[in-house]
Amino acid sequence: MPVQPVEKIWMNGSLVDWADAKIHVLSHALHYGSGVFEGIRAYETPKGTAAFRLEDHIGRLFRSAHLYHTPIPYSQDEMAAAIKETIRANGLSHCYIRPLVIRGYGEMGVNPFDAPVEVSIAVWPWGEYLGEGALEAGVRVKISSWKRNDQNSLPPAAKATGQYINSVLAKMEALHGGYDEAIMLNQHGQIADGSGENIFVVRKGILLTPPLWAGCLDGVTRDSVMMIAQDLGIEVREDNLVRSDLYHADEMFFTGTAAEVTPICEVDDRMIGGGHRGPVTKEIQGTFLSAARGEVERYSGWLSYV
Ligand code: PPE
Repeated sequence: MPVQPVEKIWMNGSLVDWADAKIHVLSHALHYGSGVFEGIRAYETPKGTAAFRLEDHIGRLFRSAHLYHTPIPYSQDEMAAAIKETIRANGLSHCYIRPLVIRGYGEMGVNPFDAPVEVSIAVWPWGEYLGEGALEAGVRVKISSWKRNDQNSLPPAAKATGQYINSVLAKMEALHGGYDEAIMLNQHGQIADGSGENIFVVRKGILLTPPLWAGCLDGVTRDSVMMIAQDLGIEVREDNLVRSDLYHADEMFFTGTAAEVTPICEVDDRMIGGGHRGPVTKEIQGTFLSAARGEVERYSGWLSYV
């Protein structure tokens, strides 16, 4: 999806013009994938622009950095303030937010320890991640022949840039096959997640999602949806799923910051439920989007006003 340029990007402590937010070609992260990042959305609410679960996303950024021995030279509060400052500087009422922490330029070779840590925050308006109309019409997905990164190779619990080359393989395969998105299995053949989304199945009124140890990212949207479902009186279970659990699902959907709650209408050329957004998906999706837009008092604690 093309990025729509805005005015400013925050780089290492100050706002620079969009076109000047550059790094050297010998930056360590470009060669070895030694970066960690986040994806956050800010929504327009009746009380102004608010970032959704900002502290939780920043917390995960710091956990990812910890796993990769990457010292972030700012506190979590300073990162939150910088994110808000960047949104304000660009005058955006709603946007996608991409904080990025990389090992920068100065040293070559796999050893990252002496490469400087560089931090940036970019924001831009981003529409429906899996295509215009996907939130209503749903998407067609394919189970990938590529397995999700293993826990002992590239731990899926971290959101590191280099790990995403695994998702890139799966995404390309799905697109080449004429599908919208890929679902990845772990090394044991259990469902992990999408190339950039967590996955949920509705079967006989129960909401099922793979546990974190299946190899999915600890999604903030996943957590929000589990809470919303419980509040709606829907039973939620974290359990391992195999591919036939998907083929026999009554409803299915992806969750993610970018994807929000996107219905899945087809898996491996098998129609799911009626082939359109099911009633449970619709209710959860509606509540999630209302919460993010500041319309549900119960979830007001999820919003950080900019
Ligand atoms: N699994 C993966 C592999 C993943 O990348 C994401 C987020 C999720 C699950 C959902 O996590 P959360 O956003 O906390 O609910 N993917 C981000 C990056 C997408 C991209 O193309 O870049 C996102 O949605 O921001």
